[in-house]
Formats: sequence, structure tokens, C-alpha cells
Amino acid sequence: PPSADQDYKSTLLPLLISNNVLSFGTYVLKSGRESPYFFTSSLLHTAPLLRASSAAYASVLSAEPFVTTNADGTAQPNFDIIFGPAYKGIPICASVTNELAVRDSLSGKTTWDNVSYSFNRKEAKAHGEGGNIVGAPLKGKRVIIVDDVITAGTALREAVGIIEKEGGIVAGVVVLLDREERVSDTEPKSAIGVAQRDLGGKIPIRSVIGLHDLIEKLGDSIGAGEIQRLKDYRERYGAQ
Ligand code: OMP
Repeated sequence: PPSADQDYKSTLLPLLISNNVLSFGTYVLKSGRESPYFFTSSLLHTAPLLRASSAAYASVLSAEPFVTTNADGTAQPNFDIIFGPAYKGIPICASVTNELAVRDSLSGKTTWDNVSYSFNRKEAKAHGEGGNIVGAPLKGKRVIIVDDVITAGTALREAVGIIEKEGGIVAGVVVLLDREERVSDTEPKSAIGVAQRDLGGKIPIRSVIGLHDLIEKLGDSIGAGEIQRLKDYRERYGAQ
């Protein structure tokens, strides 16, 4: 049976739509593709939306394979740092780390005591503490990337480069929305599929919501016409 934890999808989706975080119309993507829907994560700034979205990321990170469950029932994170790529990943990494701590304090556990967040600066800082990373240093640490949307994977590749340059070990990725699009005309895999391959195949890469969830679950709330446009889009640009 689905636990309360797995219910995050059904809680989050209606909230995203009623607040226009997920909107339907005609939008041009970074890739140049014309999309019938768009996800605007900068609208996740209200208290209830921040709470609901950080709870969704935290639910994914609290389950296997991001944690290992011990014989005594306690869980152990398989990562040290939650990294949010600037700018949109910054509130995500901080709020998710906080959400995990809240869960510990409600349950009386210490699962997340050794987990930190960090993020990059867009501009290098020459004075003061210096460096391009704010928060926990990445060197030698197992790092999870949290980000908003993945389309072609450009933003993810940048984040992987930053972490590796700092000596961190990319240990996983969690995004809120996987658009499940083919990377290009010549690469039929999705960005997540390609990242999975490039990062060695063993690293967990998960999304809270995928295009298929929108097509399967939103019928009543957005109408048959919009669902058909999503299906047509998937037909044209969907990943293999
Ligand atoms: P990739 O870097 O190609 O994976 O695209 C991800 C980025 O595209 C996001 O970080 C956004 O800047 C932007 N984007 C959205 O924010 N929402 C969408 O629904 C689609 C895109 C996009 O342009 O593909």
C-alpha cells in the first residue's frame, strides 16, 4: 500500500496547477522547442508551495537508494551534501536540508545529522572567504544535486562539472520535473538517460514528477484538449 510519503505526487500536482507553477499554453524552451506546457519553479516562493515541494524532494531522498536501511530499522543516508546549482537550486537545497532535519526532530531520530547543503556562486569571489562554493566544502564528499526541471540536461552537466572541479563525488540527482524529452534529433535518450549513462549507470537519478504523470493524472483538471497537446508533444519530442 502507498505510504503517506508516496502521496507527495497527488498532493503536489494540484498545488502546482492552481498556482500556475505548471502552466499550459505555448512556450518556447531553452532548446528552441515549442512546448504546450511550462514549469516555472521561481513561483514556488509561497510558504505552502515551498513546504510541499521541499517535502517531495525530501521524500525521494529519504527512500532507497538514497538511504540504506539498517537491520535495526534505522536509515543511513548514502550522501553527505545536498547541492543546489545557482540560482534556482539554492532555495531548494536549503529548504530540503531543513525539511529532513524537521523530520528527524519529529521522529526523535538523528538520520540527517551529518548532512549539509551547499551551492555555487555564479560570480567568483576574490576577497573574503573566497571560492565559488557557499556551504559545505565538496572535496571528497558524496554530493546529491537537486534541481527544478530537466529538459536536455545542460544545467545538470554544468552542475556535475562544478562538483567534480571541487573534488566532490556526484552521488545522485533529484529533480522536481523530468520533461522526458529526447536530447536531440540524433540522441533519442532523455537527459536523465544520458546522465545515467555518462555517470556510470549506478548513480540514482530521480524525478518527483514526469511528463507521463501529467498525461496520466491531469485529465479532469486541464481538459482533454490540453492532454492531447501533451501527447502530441510527447509523440514529437518524447525520449525513447
Ligand atoms: P536543460 O538545461 O536543457 O535540462 O533545461 C532545464 C532548464 O530549462 C531549466 O533550469 C529552466 O531554465 C528551463 N525550463 C524551465 O524552467 N521550465 C520548463 O518547463 C522548461 C525549461 C526549458 O527551457 O527546457
